[in-house]
Amino acid sequence: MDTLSALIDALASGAVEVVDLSQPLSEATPVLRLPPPFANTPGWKMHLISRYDEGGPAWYWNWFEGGEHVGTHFDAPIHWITGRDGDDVSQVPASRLIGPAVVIDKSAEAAENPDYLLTIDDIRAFEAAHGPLPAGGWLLYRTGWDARAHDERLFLNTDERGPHTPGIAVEAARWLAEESPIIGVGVETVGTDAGAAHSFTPPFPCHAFLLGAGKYGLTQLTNLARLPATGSVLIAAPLKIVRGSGSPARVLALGPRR
Ligand code: 23J
Ligand code: MN
Repeated sequence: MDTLSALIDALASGAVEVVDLSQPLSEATPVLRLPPPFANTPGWKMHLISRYDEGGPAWYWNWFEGGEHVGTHFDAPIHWITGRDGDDVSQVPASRLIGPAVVIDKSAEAAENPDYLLTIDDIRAFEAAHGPLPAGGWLLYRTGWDARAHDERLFLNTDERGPHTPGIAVEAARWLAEESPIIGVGVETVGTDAGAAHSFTPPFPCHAFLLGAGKYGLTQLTNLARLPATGSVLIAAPLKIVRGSGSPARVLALGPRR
């Protein structure tokens, strides 16, 4: 049997499950809050056009406004100054929107320390147990932060010193961008960088190194706990926004029945 027929059968039987890694997108979706003097993104907003009424007796539809970087979303290389000559979100090759994924689970560490940073040693330990990171694939970083996404205060976890959310250490971000075979990093938090990453050298290293290397980010993911450490397939579907720096995205994974 050919590969696609086998996949069709596996989907029909449930041997392969479709896992939705996307958070719901609504006016309640938490958004990044940068400190002054930086400009901030608006959140998501829906406006009614008509709903089975005089404006449209048989149809319901809305229009929306919102930032490119709201909710579960995709960061394109052009989002960061280091990737300014790279692809905008409409130019990212479709073949790079589907690929193998691995999940590194640091939810226990992040529960202990909300500023937890994934290290190169963590990645090496994962590789020793599960094999190398996948070429052309995604590193999905589980922190348990998806459980907070219904509440912006819990999700951003900000005190007088700034936001406290887990992320990736500077040297690990550099290694993932420059040495590893992955093409993107996906996280459960509001951005791919840690809450404290404005104070790192360089600031926002995940954005700076990954996007500068022509790689991608995915944020505000959920259901990573439903995926195995290795062997799932990620599908990221950002809108094809011409000149867009990113886009809200539906992110799915194909994984084994569990
Ligand atoms: C702009 C500046 C800093 C950050 C971000 C955007 C994001 O997290 C984003 O959504 O790309 S940290
Ligand atoms: Mn973003």
